[in-house]
Amino acid sequence: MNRILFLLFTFHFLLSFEVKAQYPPQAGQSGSTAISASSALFTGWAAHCSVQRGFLDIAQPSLGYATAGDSANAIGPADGSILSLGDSGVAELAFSSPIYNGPGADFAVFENGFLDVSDPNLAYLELGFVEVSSDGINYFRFPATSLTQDTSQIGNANYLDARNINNLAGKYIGGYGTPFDLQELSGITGLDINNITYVRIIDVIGSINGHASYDSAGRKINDPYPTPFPSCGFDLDAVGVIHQITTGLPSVTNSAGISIYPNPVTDKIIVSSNDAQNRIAVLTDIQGKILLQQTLNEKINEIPVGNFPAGIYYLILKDTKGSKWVEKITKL
Ligand SMILES: [Ca+2]
Ligand SMILES: [Ca+2]
Ligand SMILES: [Ca+2]
Repeated sequence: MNRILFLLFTFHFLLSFEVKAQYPPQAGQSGSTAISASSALFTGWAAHCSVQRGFLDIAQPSLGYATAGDSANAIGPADGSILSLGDSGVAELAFSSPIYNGPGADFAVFENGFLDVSDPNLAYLELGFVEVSSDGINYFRFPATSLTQDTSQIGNANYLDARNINNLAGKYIGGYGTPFDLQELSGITGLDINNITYVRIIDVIGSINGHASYDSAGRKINDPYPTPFPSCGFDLDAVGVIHQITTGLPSVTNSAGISIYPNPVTDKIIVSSNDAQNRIAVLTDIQGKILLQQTLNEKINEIPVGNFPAGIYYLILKDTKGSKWVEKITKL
């Protein structure tokens, strides 16, 4: 092959590759990666959810926020009951023990999309970004892709093709989880993919004219917009866990062997260390308001939290040398 022909051939190949770059199809189609809610792969489900609702329509804040469902609808097995996030709303999920990176998918997110009756490759889908954290402070996003066109706004009468969507929750219809593989986030400083304690879902707004949400390559993600009704935006049904550490690992380890557990907690937080050194424990709410302060000087110390409402708290430990640990605690 002469050089010009070779270049032409290569160019043609690149072009056709770009057009054909596609991802697994909708649930029920050959090659789909959707996981049924009843799959034996699931060993656990989200145990706690806190939510920051988004607007009914981010372009018209005066309309107020999404209201359908509540946090309880996002915990436990996928059952079709949902928590609506609204435009750019955020749900933060915690688990009875951490998620680790096993072979293949490690967890899956369930939304309540539904098929187009005339084409099983198309469905009404509302999408969400997925982020994970191993310290409750720093979150890292799965690199999302949307190859859906971005010239004509997808509205409430329009359907999406799952083959154009990757690493976005809501890719699959209700009853089928969209899988996420922690291996894709390996090598990131500040993230331990074998000790994931929080998963965040962030609604994709879907507008292509202002207030756009972008995929990892900077493309506008086109999904139903506007959706100014109570169940607007991403509708979170459940997060199912495939690879969960069942023994419960201490969430903080260090030279003093400090462990803070369990997390999430219902009754009391245990702080253990191998040196029984004097430390101060301070519990604050998510805004930093101090709720409780206690001196720790045993190898095993108990901090009673049974009377506090369910939610997210911070436990700060300070030693006499000025070292400080901060642990995000979920109270159930
Ligand atoms: Ca994995
Ligand atoms: Ca949307
Ligand atoms: Ca549910």
